[in-house]
Amino acid sequence: PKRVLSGIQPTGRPHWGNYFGAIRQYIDLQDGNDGFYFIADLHALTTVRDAATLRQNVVDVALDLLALGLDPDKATLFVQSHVPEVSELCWILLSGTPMGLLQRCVAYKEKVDKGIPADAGLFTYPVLQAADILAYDSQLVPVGADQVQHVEVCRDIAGRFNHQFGETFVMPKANVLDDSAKVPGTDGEKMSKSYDNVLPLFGEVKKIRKQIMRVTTDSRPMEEPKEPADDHLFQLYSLFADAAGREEMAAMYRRGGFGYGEVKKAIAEASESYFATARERRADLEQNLDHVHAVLQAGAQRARSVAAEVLSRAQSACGLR
Ligand code: AQP
Repeated sequence: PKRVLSGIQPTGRPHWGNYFGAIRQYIDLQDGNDGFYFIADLHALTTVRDAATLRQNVVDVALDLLALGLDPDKATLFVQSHVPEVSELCWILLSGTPMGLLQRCVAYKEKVDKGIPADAGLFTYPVLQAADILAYDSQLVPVGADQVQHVEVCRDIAGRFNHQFGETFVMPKANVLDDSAKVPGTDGEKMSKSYDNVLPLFGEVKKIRKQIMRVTTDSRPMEEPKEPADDHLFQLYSLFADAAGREEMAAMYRRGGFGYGEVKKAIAEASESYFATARERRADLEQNLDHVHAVLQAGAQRARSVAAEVLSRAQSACGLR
């Protein structure tokens, strides 16, 4: 069994990209491994600047994860800020992280390019993420493609520390799924909460249907055969279809003579049935918030016991003890 760790930001409600890129892996990997999954509220502080919203988002993400099948009897689910050891470790790691390493991070550069105001928290985000990963001696980090560079940064930071102070941290590895590493959003770009192009996992079915119907398409005539592989509607459909369903849809694309409306309708139907069980489970869990809070509390206790040991190892190594 491996120590698996990953986090999700409570910057809004998780979307299809979060699920197919990351959350689905959390659930698959919880069997036979030691999974640590956390709600990254400290990271969310760089975007959510309202206390009530942040608090509500944390509960919502916990509900979503449990509804989707994260099992607290198999994996440890907790809130990032409930483990203060991570913030302390973050400072140790910040000292010794070259500015250039962070300046090269694409996620940061992309946000700045899109005009999203950056603060020091956003700039140093990969270092806090490194502290998250290293604090639990994590071996495997299931993520979407956009986070691979950050795991590389973490390995770089861990390597430097180990080199300077002696073997302290375990070297983690990113785990990315080939077929859903970068799920497209309603505009064909990477689905992302901050780009306002997401399709949500839960919420009003009618509203989600409308959002699916509004996904952008190219303007080629309906009769023209199309190559499915580079069409984002096809990619979205593929998330929900089995191999035979995918092949059938691909054949339709190559034949031509269909409307994108048909594909959108197929996506809506497939996604509704795909998430139907989770939707019911979520409604039940909403009635039992005490249980959700108890899960998070137990998770934090377990997470802290691991992080405290790793922090103390790092403190001793660099002379803080
Ligand atoms: N479009 C995507 N395709 C595949 N995986 C994705 N992930 C995010 N978007 C896609 C993966 O989801 C996990 C949790 O993401 P996060 O919320 O912690 O941060 P993020 O990557 O920054 O997600 P967003 O939606 O893009 O949020 P904002 O806009 O706030 O930055 C990660 O493993 C991520 O790879």
